[in-house]
Amino acid sequence: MLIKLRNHFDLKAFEITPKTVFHQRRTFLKAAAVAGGALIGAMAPVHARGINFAGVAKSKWSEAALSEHDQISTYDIATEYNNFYEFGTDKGDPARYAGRLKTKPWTVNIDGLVENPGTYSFQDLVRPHQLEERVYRFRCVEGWSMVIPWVGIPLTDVIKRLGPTGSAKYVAFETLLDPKQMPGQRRRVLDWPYREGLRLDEAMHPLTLLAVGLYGEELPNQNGAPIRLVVPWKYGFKSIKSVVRITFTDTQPPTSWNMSAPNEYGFYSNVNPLVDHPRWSQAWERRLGGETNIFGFVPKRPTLFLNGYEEDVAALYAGMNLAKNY
Ligand SMILES: Nc1nc2c(c(=O)[nH]1)N[C@H]1C(S)=C(S)[C@@H](COP(=O)(O)O)O[C@H]1N2
Ligand SMILES: [Mo]
Repeated sequence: MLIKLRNHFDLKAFEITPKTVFHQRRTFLKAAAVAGGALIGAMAPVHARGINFAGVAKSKWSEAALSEHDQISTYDIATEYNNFYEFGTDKGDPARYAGRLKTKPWTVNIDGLVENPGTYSFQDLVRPHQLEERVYRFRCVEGWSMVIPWVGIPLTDVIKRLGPTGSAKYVAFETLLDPKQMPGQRRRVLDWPYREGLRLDEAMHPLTLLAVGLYGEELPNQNGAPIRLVVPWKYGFKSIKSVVRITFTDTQPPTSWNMSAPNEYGFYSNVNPLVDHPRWSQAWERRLGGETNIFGFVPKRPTLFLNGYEEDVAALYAGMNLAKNY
């Protein structure tokens, strides 16, 4: 079922949206640099960390699963309406407070059942020539969703280089633990550090991305700089931000939300309109930063099974009862 939208746009408009957004933003940055003089640094994100974001190619996985109803969300909503509890539980807190997070230099510890463990710098882990741009749907368990053009490296490419041993079955991820930089960690909203995990085959699915940028530029801190996971067929909370540790294990790793409320958040957390969260329906969503209806409201739209990536990822769950393994 599709909701009829009044401000229906055609595919052509959809295709030019990201470029227009990038262009406007670049123009703005340039203007700011000229006006401010000292703001010349504002142009830096394009070439930061040795990455030429402008030169990153679109992936064949980019818009594959999207329709003409999937307008790219505005840059502002994607970077000002965030969940990053390390900086507070308000949607605006990450944009307000994440600026104090120091992301350069950044290292990621690789350990567990893997051939090449160790401390990797951002540059060791992210090979610029492996970066791609991918436009993905992103669905939060709270009922909102966005469409975001990420820049990242397929996690599978990183995993292949690290070389999990034959007994590795899962991959665990951890966010930085540092209450000095992350004031939200002074409150025990979650059991810090933030933890997530995937089954190894989920982690190695070609759609799973280690993102380092969005909208053609470096990730803002509030979106999980300098490196975060993006798993488009799972609820947003699986997409862990500001990752400092990746561990290969043979047992299912504990995850933050599963630990804090096991009856609400399962290990898999696949987007599934038929499996309701105990406190709310998961059948609908509101797409933010896109179309509004004739009354200026963001209309509800049906949530798609596996967030619309069913064709690509359903085989991962063959024979599993997804109402039980939610
Ligand atoms: N470390 C960490 N990662 C996190 C979160 C968090 O609080 N801490 N929130 C999650 C949730 S609930 C969502 S919806 C997404 C939001 O990502 P975005 O702000 O880039 O849209 O980040 C996820 N990753
Ligand atoms: Mo979320």
